[in-house]
Amino acid sequence: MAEPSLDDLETPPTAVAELAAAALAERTGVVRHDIALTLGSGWGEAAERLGRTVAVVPAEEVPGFTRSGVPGHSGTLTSIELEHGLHALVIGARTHFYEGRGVRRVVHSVRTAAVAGARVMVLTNGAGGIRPHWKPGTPVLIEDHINLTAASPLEGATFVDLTDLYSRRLRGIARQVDPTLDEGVYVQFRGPHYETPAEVAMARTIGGSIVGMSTALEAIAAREAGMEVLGMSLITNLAAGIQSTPLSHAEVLAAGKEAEGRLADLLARIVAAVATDLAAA
Ligand code: 8IG
Repeated sequence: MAEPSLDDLETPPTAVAELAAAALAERTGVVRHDIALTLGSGWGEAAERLGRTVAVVPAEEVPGFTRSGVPGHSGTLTSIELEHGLHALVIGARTHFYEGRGVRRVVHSVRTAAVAGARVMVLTNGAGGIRPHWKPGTPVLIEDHINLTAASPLEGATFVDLTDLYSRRLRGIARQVDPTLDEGVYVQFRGPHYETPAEVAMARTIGGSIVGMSTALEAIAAREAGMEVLGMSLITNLAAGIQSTPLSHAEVLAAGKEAEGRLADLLARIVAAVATDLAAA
């Protein structure tokens, strides 16, 4: 029998996730990862602050994964030992929907994390802010999303409830760590172009406050897999039309770099609090 592939639509994507989780267990020597984190633009430094790095695995050596084509993404999967004997899997290799490689590739890391044992999926990203008082460098908790990709990671007649998708319980833990954390509704556009000012106005009118190109599809897959989701955006720029100057990827990277140390510290403290909570459960 041929190796299961994400390109073979007759094979369920979880078959490839099982291969990937087995490869990770073998390469890291860690049989179960309890928490998984996807680190988006601006969040990369967080990995080393979470705990002791056990192993760093190049993404392309794990079934179904490929090197990230986006600057600011590390292209590795890192296993980290936390307190309480728990382990975190840090995913520095995100496939975006705009890469056009299919939604199975987009959510493969989430499905792999679930098979690897993760009960909590932390999804982070760099994004545009619609609220003018969110200056570049502001971290915001995602309280809900609006998926404007017209795609879903779910296959067939899989009806999954998305009430409380971004766990109120985990948001509460995050706000205990930092009571100043604001919350917003994340709107996923396909990208890779940024929005027009009219599209940002639409996003605001329909209830959005953050615009980005990731996370929503991943969160849906995490819910399907039974994980609890914590979502956080780093506002790296005000969305088009909210700020008067045009958007540039360089500006986005610069805001991310500037905020990175602070964010890494915040995320490490939140993960420690979540781990303590999981260990007690
Ligand atoms: I970083 O303004 C970052 N990612 N869609 N819009 C969208 N994605 C983004 C933005 C933005 N900034």
